[in-house]
Amino acid sequence: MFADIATITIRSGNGGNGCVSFRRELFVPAGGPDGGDGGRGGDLIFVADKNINTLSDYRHKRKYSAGNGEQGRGKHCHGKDGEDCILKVPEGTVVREANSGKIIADMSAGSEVVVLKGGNGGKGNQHYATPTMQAPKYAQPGKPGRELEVILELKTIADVGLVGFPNVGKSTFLSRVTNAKPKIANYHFTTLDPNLGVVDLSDADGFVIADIPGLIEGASEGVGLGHEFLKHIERTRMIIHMVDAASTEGRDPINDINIINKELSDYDPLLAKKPQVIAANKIDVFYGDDEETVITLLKEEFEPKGIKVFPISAVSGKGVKELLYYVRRELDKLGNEPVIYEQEYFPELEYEETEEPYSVTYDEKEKVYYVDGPRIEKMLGYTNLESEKGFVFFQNFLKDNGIFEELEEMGISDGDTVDVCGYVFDYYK
Ligand SMILES: Nc1nc2c(ncn2[C@@H]2O[C@H](COP(=O)(O)OP(=O)(O)OP(=O)(O)O)[C@@H](O)[C@H]2O)c(=O)[nH]1
Ligand SMILES: [Mg+2]
Repeated sequence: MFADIATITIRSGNGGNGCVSFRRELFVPAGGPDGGDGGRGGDLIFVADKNINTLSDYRHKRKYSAGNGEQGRGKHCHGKDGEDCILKVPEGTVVREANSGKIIADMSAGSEVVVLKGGNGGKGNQHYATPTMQAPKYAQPGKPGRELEVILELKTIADVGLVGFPNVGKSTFLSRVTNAKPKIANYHFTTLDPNLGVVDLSDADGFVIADIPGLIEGASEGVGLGHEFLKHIERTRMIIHMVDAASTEGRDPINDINIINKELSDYDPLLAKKPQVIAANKIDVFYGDDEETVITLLKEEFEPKGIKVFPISAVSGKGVKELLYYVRRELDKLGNEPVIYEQEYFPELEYEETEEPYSVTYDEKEKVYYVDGPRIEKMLGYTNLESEKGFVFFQNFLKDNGIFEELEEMGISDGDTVDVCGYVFDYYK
């Protein structure tokens, strides 16, 4: 098992600008406005594709942009829409916002997700003709595309995660019950990278087990090797918790299990809630009645909590079959639903927040209402306040955008001063 990761920058296309144009006709000195709209910017779309197995392409090329919309043209010509950028990723790829690590999309079988919408094209000046303004020189600019840095992460999916302290026999178990050939040795951290193995049962469906490096106290905070690999367990449906029941290294099995479970819940409370079964390993080294005593203690401690205990020997194979068939039955009960991550980061909402069209504030000391914002600046850029028409347009803009309403809510009264992006007026209703 491996985690395949790539960080890329994605961008949706800019909307094309609307066009300012007037009809030119023979013998007609000044025709009406005929500026077409700008084209829409292309979307940035992720598609899960089962023919793709790795993210390696995304580690080589790191920037992906959709096409920009073209400008509108005269004679009502609509600008061409920008081309979508479609990124094919392996099924199960999780797309996260790079700074927060929050999930934008979990690409499961056959899914297609528009992660960044292209900017809308601007409206051409043909839309701005009014009875009082027959020759509008204004066309709407296209909306910019969005840019985002995202982390793509592909976690190989296993049904069952195998966890436990180092040296308890996880890899030995994996090599016994699956086709995998992991390294086995009598020292800690023999396993450095996760291994996957497929369990073949003669009379039932097989399943996939992931053996991960041993966990120790503090793993959830990065102690040992475990932290990097805990995420691999996130998507498994069940956990086999392996413990050295015979205390070959002098530790107490109950205490071991509690320590690991605390690390799981510290890392992610959902991990600790996954169904678990205890594999009490190394029973071949018990002498006399020790086995019975230890297994009884483990059962008394964990079975009331719904965690079954199976005494096994990964070396001799004793008890292994019972454990595997129990796991198979539990998986059947859980159903075959893969664990799908919920969306936590919504690019559209993020942009709405940062693109507040205007703000209205009141300065009590100066007794001035301030109206500011990029959209208002833009409007002032194309409006001639000296002309009567321009001033009417300006007033309508403030009205249509709810700014007067907001001023009134704030308690403005006739004669008060309003500062709109540097233009100062007295307010009269
Ligand atoms: N007696 C006995 N020894 C076992 C059993 N299972 C594993 N061992 C031994 O325990 C040691 C560690 O086994 P591994 O399978 O490498 O343990 P691990 O949990 O994968 O260890 P890490 O990869 O370091 O986390 C080896 O020497 C194995 O032979 C068992 O059931 N009985
Ligand atoms: Mg191992």
